[in-house]
Amino acid sequence: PRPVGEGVVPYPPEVAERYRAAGYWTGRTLPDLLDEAVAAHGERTAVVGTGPSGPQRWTYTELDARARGLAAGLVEVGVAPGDRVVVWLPNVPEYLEVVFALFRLGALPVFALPAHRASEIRYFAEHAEARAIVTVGRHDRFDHAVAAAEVAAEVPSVRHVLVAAPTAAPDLPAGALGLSALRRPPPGDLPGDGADPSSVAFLQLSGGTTGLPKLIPRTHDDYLYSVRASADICALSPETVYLAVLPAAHNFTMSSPGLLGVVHAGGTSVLAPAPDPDTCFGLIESERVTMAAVVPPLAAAWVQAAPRTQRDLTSLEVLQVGGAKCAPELARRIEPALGARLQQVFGMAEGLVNYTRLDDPADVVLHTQGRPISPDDEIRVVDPDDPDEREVAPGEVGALLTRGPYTIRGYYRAEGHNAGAFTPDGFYRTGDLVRITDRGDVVVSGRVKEQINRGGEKIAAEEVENHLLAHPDVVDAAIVGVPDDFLGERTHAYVIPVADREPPRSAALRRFVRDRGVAAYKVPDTVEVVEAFPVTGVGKTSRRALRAALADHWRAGR
Ligand code: J2J
Repeated sequence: PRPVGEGVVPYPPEVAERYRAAGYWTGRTLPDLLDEAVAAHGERTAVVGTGPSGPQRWTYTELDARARGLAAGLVEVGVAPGDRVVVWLPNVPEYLEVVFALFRLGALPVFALPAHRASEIRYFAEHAEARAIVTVGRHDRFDHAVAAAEVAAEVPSVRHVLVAAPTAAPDLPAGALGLSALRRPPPGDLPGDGADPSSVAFLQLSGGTTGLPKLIPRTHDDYLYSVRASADICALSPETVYLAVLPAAHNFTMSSPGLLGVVHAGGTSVLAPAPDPDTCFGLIESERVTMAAVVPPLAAAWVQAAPRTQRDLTSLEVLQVGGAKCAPELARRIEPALGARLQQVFGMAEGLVNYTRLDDPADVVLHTQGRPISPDDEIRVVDPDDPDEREVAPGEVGALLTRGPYTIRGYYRAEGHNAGAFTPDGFYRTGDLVRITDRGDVVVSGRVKEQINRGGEKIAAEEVENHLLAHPDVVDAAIVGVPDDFLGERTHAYVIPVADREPPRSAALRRFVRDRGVAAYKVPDTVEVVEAFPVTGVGKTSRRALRAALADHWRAGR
């Protein structure tokens, strides 16, 4: 495998120097983050959760010993500094053990979501030339280890499938190794000690706007700045008990301020095995959770369930809502129902994160998505139809471009795509439509990117269309986002079948996409088989125009 540095667009040296001089980049690394927590809060509880071997509760000292021990075992089987390792784990405590083990030895996690399936995992493994995949066995009625073993058989760089499995009875596919077989006594030194803080620490996942998802290279320096600053903005302390509800590997759960923010503060992370109100309310009561982060549909489900719960939710101080637009009607119901303050979070794995502040007036918290973390987050709101990308008048809606001390300058190994996703002077084209209020808060009002935001889960229209096009009876397909009361938006597919043949049924097409091994949230919610796209004259030159016209057509039909 080629070294990771190849395929990464670095920050220009003079910009990096400025971020260091400003104190944003402190020259520390992710392993240092854990060292600092162990030194200051060693005996405090770091992580609580239930993994394949049952309930776990580890102090910072214990988490560190586990991560070091596992790192030593990984070194023995040949995982080396610079290697990429796909981390495909649900919200189990072993997630933190694995991630810090990889950081310790200087290997780079490639973060996958538990909902991903073989087609996505194969792509991440291939694109990153991963050395190993770390996963679980059966979870959510799906055997991840078996799927990982299939991917390993197909992708030459992948030498190991490592499985967080019950210690007593690991039921593993041929060739896979249980993590417990790799746990060693913690060694003194590890190869990742003293890593370059400006180097890439891991590859984060992007929502994607094209046929293939993109990988996001984040450095120790830039990510730790966003984590520390987020922990300050959210007033984390050793008393914080953070409930990780969304997938642990998602950027929101990881860093806004998330699991890593909690490590920085010396607080406790509780990993929720499922996001439903029953599970989470039970954990809020039993662990005295002070803070949780959810997407809007989950916030709505919690608000609905709260009046009937027998659980004591009084410990909950802050509920963060982000990943998709939180409607003001929902925002207003959160504090009365849950007794927790709302914090809106508008972030992206590419970098920029905005928060409403804990002392913002109610109006700002209810109606805006907050303001950036950093005084050096540069924001440009430009006319999306202007080829010169001139800025719109203050307060007007436009496309959001951003650049700053924790926003990437390019996707990983994506030269062609980067030319469109970034401006020549290094601004990331977020694809979001926003306006900035007089106070400087961001209000998200739509998007220009070819992506559907299904209750916080991002779907690239083109990716799903490509799966449909693989069907032998399909000649064309277009995916559009349509309004949904619960999710905000869901997906609708228009499909043109091959002529003179029995047209495929919508259920069969949905099953076909699912059986190609993609995350369930990408399977079109509804499929309409049509003879021709029911809009004429558009789409000859632009898929974007076609999708927009089809979305209008769908709305007109309701
Ligand atoms: C409207 N759209 C939003 C919001 C994200 C913190 C929080 C969220 C993410 C995330 C994240 C939104 N209102 N409050 O990484 O650290 C949409 C935008 C954005 C895209 C990014 C974090 N919050 N969005 O959601 O990489 O369209 O990150 O560009 O998954 O989600 O998606 P993602």
